[in-house]
Amino acid sequence: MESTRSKIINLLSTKQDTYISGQEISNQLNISRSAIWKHIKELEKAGFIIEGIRNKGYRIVQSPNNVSENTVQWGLNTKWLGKSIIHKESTTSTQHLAHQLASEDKEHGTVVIADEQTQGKGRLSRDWYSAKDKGIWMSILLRPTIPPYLAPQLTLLTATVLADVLKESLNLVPKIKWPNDILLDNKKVSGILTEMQAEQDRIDYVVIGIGMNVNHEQQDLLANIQSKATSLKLVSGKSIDITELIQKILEYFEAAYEEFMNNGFSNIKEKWESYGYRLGESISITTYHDVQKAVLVGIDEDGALLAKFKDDEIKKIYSGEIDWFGNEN
Ligand code: BTX
Repeated sequence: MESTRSKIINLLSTKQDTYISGQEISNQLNISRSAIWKHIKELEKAGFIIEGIRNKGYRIVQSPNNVSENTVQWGLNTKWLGKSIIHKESTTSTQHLAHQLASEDKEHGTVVIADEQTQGKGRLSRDWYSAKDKGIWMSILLRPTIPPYLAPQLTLLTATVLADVLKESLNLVPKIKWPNDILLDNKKVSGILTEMQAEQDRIDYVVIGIGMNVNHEQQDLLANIQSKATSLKLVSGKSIDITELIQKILEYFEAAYEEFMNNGFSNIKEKWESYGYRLGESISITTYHDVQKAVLVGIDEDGALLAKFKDDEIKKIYSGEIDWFGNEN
């Protein structure tokens, strides 16, 4: 259920340049004028600057620029995702915390967010650099009723969600490099790490980690990734409100997840391929066993990469890295 504070923010956000009278808020939300006043005071404590003028009403002058449980939740238009949010100024990894919460039976849709991670992790025990206050470092706890072998589809779903948000909310031109990199201008702006606890035929829970470089300047990216990483600010030239971006991601995620659970993977596959990086091009595929040359065809219904090898045989690749000859990616 949406909280009263969320509803007040939503109402005030619909008309940012005009005032909404206390009476109108009172009528719409069915609460007293003094209750509204108390909520407004709480919002101000959380960093909102709200102008209140006698006989005119209220208007939001500025939303808080810090991320917190409250600022993400107020104004968040979701039904179940992010109803429970745990925010930390600093933590080792939001993945660690989400696993711990999962083992304590925390509910489906719980979200963990940190301003900074000291041991952020990527796939295969790689590091994920998570500079303080610069990006989105977030894990989503899910308890999906799908068989474990379909879990990789959730990574691909998440990639399409992030690409949609960047395209539709920020007018950027994202690409998805299989399986989990979001690229802007050929550089990595975001990565996804999906981890799962499962029995043979049943998922106990999945934690989807999302890392996104948002307001980094060039010097905020560590030297060893500067040539292959970027941030939304570096690409768009603008600072971006991290709280609003988190809200958008959660709203898009919930809608995509519901569509996936109701209708399966085929729409996501189509969307993923519309963002697919270098589809149709010759790539090298590094797996545990070897490195082979192939043409990138797309993804299969089960989320595997489809690649065409020199004998024209199309094979499915479930894990590995793809690269381009003569390119360091
Ligand atoms: P990945 O294994 O595909 O990418 C890791 C590689 O990406 C590193 O080896 C490095 O080369 C490069 N890299 C590291 N940090 C960054 C960065 N900030 N921007 C661009 N490139 C970088 C991708 O793994 C999965 C990342 C998931 C991160 C989230 S953050 C929230 C959650 N908590 C956590 O510890 N991990 C996830």
